[in-house]
Amino acid sequence: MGISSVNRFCCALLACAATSCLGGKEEASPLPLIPKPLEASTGKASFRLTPKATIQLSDTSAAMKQLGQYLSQLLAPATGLTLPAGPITTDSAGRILLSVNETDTSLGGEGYILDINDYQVHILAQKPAGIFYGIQTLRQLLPAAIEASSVATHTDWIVPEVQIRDKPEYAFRGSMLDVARHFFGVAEVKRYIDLIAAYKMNILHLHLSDDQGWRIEIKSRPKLTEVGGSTQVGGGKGGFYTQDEYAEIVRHAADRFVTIIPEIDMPGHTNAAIVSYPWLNCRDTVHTLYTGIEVGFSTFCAKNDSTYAFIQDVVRELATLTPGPWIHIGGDESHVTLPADYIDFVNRVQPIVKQYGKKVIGWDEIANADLHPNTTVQFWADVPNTQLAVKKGAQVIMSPSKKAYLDMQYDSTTRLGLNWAGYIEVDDAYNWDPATLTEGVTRKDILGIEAPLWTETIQTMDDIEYMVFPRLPGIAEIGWADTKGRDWAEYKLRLAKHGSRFKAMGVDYYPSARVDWK
Ligand code: NGO
Repeated sequence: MGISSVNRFCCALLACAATSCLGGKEEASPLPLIPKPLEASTGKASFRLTPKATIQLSDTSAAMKQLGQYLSQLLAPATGLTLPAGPITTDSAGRILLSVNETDTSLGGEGYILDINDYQVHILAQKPAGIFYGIQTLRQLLPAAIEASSVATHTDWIVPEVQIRDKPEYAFRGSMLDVARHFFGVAEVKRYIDLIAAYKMNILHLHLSDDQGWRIEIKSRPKLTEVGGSTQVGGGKGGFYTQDEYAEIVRHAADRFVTIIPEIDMPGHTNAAIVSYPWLNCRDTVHTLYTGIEVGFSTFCAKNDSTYAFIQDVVRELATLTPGPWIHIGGDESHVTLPADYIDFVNRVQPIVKQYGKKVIGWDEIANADLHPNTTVQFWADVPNTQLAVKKGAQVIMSPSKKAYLDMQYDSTTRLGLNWAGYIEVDDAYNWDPATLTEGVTRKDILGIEAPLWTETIQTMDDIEYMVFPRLPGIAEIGWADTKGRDWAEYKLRLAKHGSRFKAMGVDYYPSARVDWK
């Protein structure tokens, strides 16, 4: 099917979805896929997954073997089947074929083709990442019970005949988890990675330090975790990742094509570090651990060389734990740093990050410094800062607090969260376009999008899930799908069908009244 006929198909589908055009036949409904694929067509046949199925790999590179295993493990709990994954054999009926073709660059490094008929499932991509995303799409075409953690009874594992060509709009599609205000352990972070990757996000930004806690072991500065990691908001015991644990998180993420971005927030938001090493502040007086939720009261001393020697140590150790290209230096709300000191500070930290082979990301305030060519600015609140960043040639990550902050309450009745940026219902989180939201910030300036979850009020995995779902799938779609094909009235029909998936995954989601959950 050519692109134009696919487009016609998509439009027909849209029109049907809006008007439920019965025409004597079955009611048409959109494929329940989030994010929406670029091109999709369906046929009348279907594929049935049987105990005889195999997963066949076009090559047995480590990356492909790992994808084969990943898919087998994904399907095992609910189906009770352990599908073997190995090289291509002549026994091809009923197989799931995963193949990479390095020479086909048309869908880019993350794109894929998913071709399902009554004979086989075929996922084809230029790179393993594309296969991973094809698997996520296949997963959403299976019955919701596929997400169950134990064998589901009475389920026929059938998927419809489809042909999908798909690739992302933005290269950077992320979420941020604040593990500083409340600490979340390795298992919880791994689950979070699994959940965002299911919606084709490829970045997890970990907010590893703040006034209330320091969460990553730095061997050359042990008090950071001994002292700075010992509490959290509300006075709980806090916690931190050893470097081995952190490496385990990074590996888990890499297996799901997620890059971890570590953030050390500075020069403000640094009370936990300052209590650990009081000379980090210009006034070497007694500082105490902080368990409240005010912001903007702490600062590193921007004038002292010892501050930068400390940052050298932290960045050096962090860089060795970070296969991804970025280190986030925070830079937000440094209300007690003199403006000139703030600019000096950001100017001195950028080369340190570069020295260890990494690129800087900082919150939008850093636009006031002299930005290095590779520095990326994360818009969260201040439009002039972001416009300034663009004028200085920086790329921007869009995290508008009024749309993408997952810690904002849905409405005045939400038991968790904050509301300083407003209430964000599920349609508000979906109804925005990064490329037109902010004057002077256009598509070419934007690296991608990120939805942060700050955790002043978030204490458990259930709390995380309640604030993140169902908003995150919509933001994931903003990052992945073609803007022209996005429409809330149509999206909410697809989202409605994910309610049963969330349930099967054990995700404690907010059942917004704006969606007619199935
Ligand atoms: C702000 C602040 C954070 C808060 C968050 C709460 C940024 C970039 N700095 O966002 O410290 O936790 O709001 O919504």
